[in-house]
Amino acid sequence: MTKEINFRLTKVLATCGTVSQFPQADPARPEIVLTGKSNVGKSTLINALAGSKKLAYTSQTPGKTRLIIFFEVDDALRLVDVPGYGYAKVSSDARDKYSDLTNDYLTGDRPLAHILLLLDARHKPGAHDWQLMDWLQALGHPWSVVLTKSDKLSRQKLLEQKKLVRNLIAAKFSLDEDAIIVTGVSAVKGGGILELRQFLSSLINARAKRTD
Ligand SMILES: Nc1nc2c(ncn2[C@@H]2O[C@H](COP(=O)(O)OP(=O)(O)OP(=O)(O)O)[C@@H](O)[C@H]2O)c(=O)[nH]1
Ligand SMILES: [Mg+2]
Repeated sequence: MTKEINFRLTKVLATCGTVSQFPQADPARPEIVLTGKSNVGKSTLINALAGSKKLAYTSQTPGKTRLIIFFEVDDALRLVDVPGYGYAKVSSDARDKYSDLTNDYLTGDRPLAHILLLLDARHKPGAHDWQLMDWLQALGHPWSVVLTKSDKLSRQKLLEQKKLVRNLIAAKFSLDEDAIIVTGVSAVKGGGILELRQFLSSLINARAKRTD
């Protein structure tokens, strides 16, 4: 049966600085990761999905979220906010304990349903974004792109940017363009938030059907 997921029922489950603080993995609560460059809008997007202004801590100063924060949504899924820089396995110079933590999370035995890679709608993917995409491809995790801060662009420009990002990723990984999902959101104006909730709900429901 398809379950309607109520994103307003989102609460903080755990704030983790070490692997031992991760909540016990629960296959009935698949995990959706939000990652991307610092300041791209991960925490703001979690708040927008949840319809709450103060669930996830947001900041004007990049790099504020240095912990992995698990949010539980309607007893149905978990949103996981991971620090978005210094991807340990791919950039040896950028190693720090936070990226090690992200690495431990992504390579650990978690019920990982999907990764949302957030990119600023105004910019092309940067070196770190490509490193992360390489890494996700290597790990074999399903992922897609969310263009954030879409309110900073016209509708037309947003469409063009979606197409550009899809083209770039398809070319880099020799993928079919149709296989690359790129959505746009504005946490400020609310654009794309309903669609993203629906996308995540359908992922979770499809997963539940497979494991029935
Ligand atoms: N205009 C606009 N600004 C946004 C949007 N989303 C986030 N921002 C702003 O971008 C800044 C960074 O947002 P955060 O949500 O803290 O970013 P983050 O990715 O969690 O950052 P770190 O935790 O530091 O990695 C804040 O000033 C937000 O208000 C959006 O959709 N539109
Ligand atoms: Mg944050």
